[in-house]
This record gives sequence, C-alpha cells and structure tokens, in this order.
Amino acid sequence: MKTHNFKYNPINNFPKSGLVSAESPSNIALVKYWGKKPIQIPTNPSLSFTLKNCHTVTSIEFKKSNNFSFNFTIDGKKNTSFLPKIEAFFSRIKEFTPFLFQYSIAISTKNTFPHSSGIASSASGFSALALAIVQLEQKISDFSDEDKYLKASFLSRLGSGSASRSLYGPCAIWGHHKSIEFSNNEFAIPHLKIHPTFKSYQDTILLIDKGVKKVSSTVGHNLMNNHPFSEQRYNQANQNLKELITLLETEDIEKFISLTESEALTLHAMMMTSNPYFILMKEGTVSVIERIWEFRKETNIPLSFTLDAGANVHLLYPKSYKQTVMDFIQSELIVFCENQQYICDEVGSGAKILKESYA
Ligand code: 2P0
Repeated sequence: MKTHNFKYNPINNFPKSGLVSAESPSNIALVKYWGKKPIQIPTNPSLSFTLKNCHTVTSIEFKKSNNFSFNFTIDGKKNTSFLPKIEAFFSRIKEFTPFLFQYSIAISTKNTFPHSSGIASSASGFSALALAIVQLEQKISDFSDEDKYLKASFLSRLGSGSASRSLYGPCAIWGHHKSIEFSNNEFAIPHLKIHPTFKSYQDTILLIDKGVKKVSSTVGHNLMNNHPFSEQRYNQANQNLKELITLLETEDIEKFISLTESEALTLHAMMMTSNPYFILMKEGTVSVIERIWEFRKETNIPLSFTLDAGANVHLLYPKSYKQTVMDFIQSELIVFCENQQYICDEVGSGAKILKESYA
C-alpha cells in the first residue's frame, strides 16, 4: 500500500499574497463513524453519500507577514464560536503545512444551508478550508491532483472527522477496513463503484429541530471509549460496511434500506446506552420514522431514512420517486418540521476549487 507523509518540499517562490476559494459539500454517513481515538482516528470505518446542495464556500486571502494570524467571518460577519475548533485545526496541521505560517490569513465562509438548521457545517467547512490550503501548497510544490485531494482529506480530518469524507463523490470511505484496498484511518478515499440509481439518490432533510444539540458530537464520540457495547458496535460497523459496498453496486435497495436504517437507529442506541446517556431524537423524529414505515408498507415505494447526530431526518429515495415523495412530505410529514422547513438535496460529486489568484 502506498504510504503518505503529506510533507512536500517547496520548489517555487512563495506568492506574497493571493486568494484561493473552494467549495465543499456536506455528507451523510450510511455506515456511521461514532467513536474516536487521539488524534482524530476513527474506531471504525464509515461510508457516506456526498451531498450537493448543502455546501460551504470558503475563501482564504493571504498576505506575507512576520507573524501568523487569522481572522474568520461567516456570511460577512465575525463569529467567535468557531474559533476554538479553527485554532485547534491550525495547531494540528502546522507540521504538515509549514508554508502557511508565514502569512496572515482572512478566512471568509458562506453556507448554502441555513446557519442553525442542525446540519453540521463542520464537514463542509473544514473540507473547503483544507482544500483551499492545499491548493496554495500545490502552487509552490510538486504533487498531483490526486495527492492534493488526499492531503485535503487528511487535513480536513484533523479539523473534524466526518469532514475527511466530503472531498469526494458520490461516496467516500474513511477508516481502515481489512478487505478494502487503500482504506485508511488518516484520510478518506473515494468510492465510485455504485449503481447509477445510487449516483442520483435523493436526500430530503426534514428539519425537525433547529436548536443547538444538548450533547456535541465530540462528547458523544468520547463516550464510546467506556461504552458497554463498543466492541460489538465496531465489529458490526465493519461487517455492515463490507455488505453495503455490495448492495451499492448491485442496487439491492431492500437490503440497502434495512442496513442503513439499522445503522441510524444503532447510532442513536449508542447514545441512549452511553454513560451518561442522552437522546438527540425528538418526538417528531420518531413520528416521521413511523410514517415512513407505514408509507413504505402501503405503497412499496423504497423511501427510507437515516439520521445524523441530531433530531433531523434524512429521507433517502431514488430520483424517480421524487414527486411522489414530495407529495407525501406535504401531506403527512411537514407538520413535524420546525417552521415547515426541509432541504432538498441529492448525491453530489465532492469538493472543488472555484478561483485562485496570486501576486
Ligand atoms: C458520521 N457523525 O459518520 C457521524 C454519524 C454524526 C453521526 O461524524 O469530533 O463532527 O469533529 O470528529 O465528525 C459527527 O461528528 O466529529 C459525525 P468530530 P464530527 O458522520
């Protein structure tokens, strides 16, 4: 297996100043990452659908400076709540991106999804920032585009684990699995062998509760360390990942549904059986799940759900059923959405550079 140390020697002059802008999507895990070890090493491998419409655009404007400094704005406004995570990110990536620390950097970021929607912006945010940084590095060093994405995924992981998967579409795998070539705990790899049905799969996100979560994902991950079911869970995730890869390739939607719904409920079962225990689902989450099951039984339409670490419900279904599912949402599910809000998304192709200029 190819090894990477992600340390590249500069071969060109450093620009005095410039701007790089990158776009990166959110992603939704089908086999969930829940549990980690220092530093940002997952305790089991995960696989996600990359999304398209929910994304972050991040620009870094950099200028040579005697001291490294950065400032951060979101939608044009200063936001201090993200600073601790960004500071931790910079200190973790320093040994892999020494060139960055000769600049002062202005980071400006914009999300296409509502700010407090309960959709994690850390995955799209850190992956967009990491890709912009590695784009600048590619300008002064010599490495391929493939290595650029691997390094961006590696750096993203140091900001937020799930961010490592946002670089690639339609699916990404992060974490070592003994039977998946190149799978790795340090960065995600693209997973391309999926049936066309899944390449255009829909994800309509019902915003059940837009409040701030009572328990952060970082705390939830750490509670897996002394969890009574952790070993069984890690084994199950490894097994599910292997199985899911086959289902995605063969378009076995029935088995896809039972595996991914079980993953979602297991994630929340882990939360409910942690010490201390907690619940992130709300009444609306459970009501929506019950309605989905009834709808599937009555219509035979392969509508299913998955959950993130929160109350929102991700409705998953083939594109050909879009109108029918939209009608069902309007007639039966919208009452469970806060302010009747939901977001229509679908499987996408990953992160990209929007512009760059150097002086
Ligand atoms: C996932 N989640 O696989 C799982 C499933 C939420 C539920 O990864 O501490 O924000 O920044 O590494 O990536 C959410 O946790 O946690 C998450 P950190 P992250 O998508």
